[in-house]
Amino acid sequence: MSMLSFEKKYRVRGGTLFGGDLFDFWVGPFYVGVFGVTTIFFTLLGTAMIFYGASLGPTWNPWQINIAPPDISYGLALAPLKEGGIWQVVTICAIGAFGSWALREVEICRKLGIGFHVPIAFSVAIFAYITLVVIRPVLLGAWGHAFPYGIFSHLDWVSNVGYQYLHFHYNPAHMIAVTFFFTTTLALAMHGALVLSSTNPPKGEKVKTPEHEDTYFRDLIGYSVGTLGIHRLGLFLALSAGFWSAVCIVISGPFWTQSWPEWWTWWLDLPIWR
Ligand code: 07D
Ligand code: 07D
Ligand code: U10
Repeated sequence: MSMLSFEKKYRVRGGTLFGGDLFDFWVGPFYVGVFGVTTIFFTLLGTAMIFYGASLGPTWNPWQINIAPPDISYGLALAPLKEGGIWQVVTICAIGAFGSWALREVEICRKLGIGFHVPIAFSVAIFAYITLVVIRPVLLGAWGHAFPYGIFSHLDWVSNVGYQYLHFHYNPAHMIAVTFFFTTTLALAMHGALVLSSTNPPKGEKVKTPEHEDTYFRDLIGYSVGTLGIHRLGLFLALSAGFWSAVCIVISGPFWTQSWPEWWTWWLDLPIWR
């Protein structure tokens, strides 16, 4: 109930980025806005194109549907629909839908008067995606370097591109990204566990305070990052994981063409070993 009365208070017009009052209303629980309409438009068109692509292909098995980018020989040109053009339209729709979703998040933040942390976070995921399907292919000179849209086919792409560089684990930016992913799950596990341990006690016991939480980690490791600090840290870790992922793939090809194990010869070449 409290949630409903709160919603009534904040569900007023204003705060939009574009179009003034146009579509400035809610449908059920969803805020619409101009960017809600563009999200739906791009999603429906993109999904329809995937269905069209599937209808041409050899299978309706959802795991095996594959919408491939154009052959490398098309370079950065537009391709006929059936030869990668569908992938190009789907990519435009995906960028349109993800971008619209982020802008709708911004409008909701503005209405609520809260910070833009959530849309900024989502933007890093969009950035990683755009790195894979626009920035790296443009730097390499062909849309054919982007990944295909399909559940298993995109896994094949990751594996093939990984082996093109002999051993992708030796990519230093991949190492940093992987470490950030692992650290993110460690931090979330510790945070979730700590909050539950102090605020969700068994029946009959008192809910504990943030002081208990701080003291727990001071006793254990000598320092507590604090109740606000853990959220800042979590956001930093997760966004760094996405950022370094984008770096690790954009340097593979455009900036480093040999195998990744080879990169480490700089270490063997240091003058101190001579
Ligand atoms: C839990 C939020 C919910 C989102 C979900 C995903 C679709 C796709 C479309 C059939 C955490 C919804 C899926 C809308 C259906 C068609 C055409 C988010 C949660 C449940 N991948 N990937 C998956 C995407 C890339 C990789 C699963 C998308 C890169 C590996 C799912 C993108 C590389 C593995 C999926 C994308 C890569 C997966 C679970 C875009 C490097 C797995 C995702 C737009 C980043 C895992 C069969 C998940 C799997 C998996 C979707 C890009 C690698 C199908 C939408 C090219 C190694 N990916 N992926 O839970 O089981 O995300 O694959 O960039 O092992 Mg992928
Ligand atoms: C791109 C997703 C964006 C999603 C968006 C939203 C919808 C809506 C709707 C649910 C970035 C989509 C939303 C569609 C859905 C509803 C309603 C996220 C994206 C915008 N690797 N590797 C990574 C590991 C190996 C290779 C990243 C580990 C092998 C290549 C990460 C291992 C070889 C690439 C990572 C491992 C190899 C990567 C992925 C272990 C293969 C990339 C995360 C333990 C032989 C990719 C930017 C990411 C990358 C990438 C982890 C192994 C190759 C750091 C842990 C050795 C070619 N790998 N990898 O990027 O950097 O998320 O992409 O072995 O391209 Mg790797
Ligand atoms: C956090 C938190 C915190 C909380 C929290 C959370 C983080 C401490 C206080 C939040 C966390 C959770 C709830 C935990 C679970 C979350 C995850 C594990 C993350 C992954 C989430 C999912 C997998 C769910 C994904 C669902 C989505 C994205 C919703 C789908 C909805 C739509 C597509 C509708 C979107 C609405 C729009 C665009 C506005 C316009 C709407 C309309 C015009 C009306 C509807 C439109 C139609 C009917 C037209 C038809 C078109 C459609 C539906 C589009 C799709 C088409 C397809 C063909 C697919 O820290 O605090 O608690 O809770």
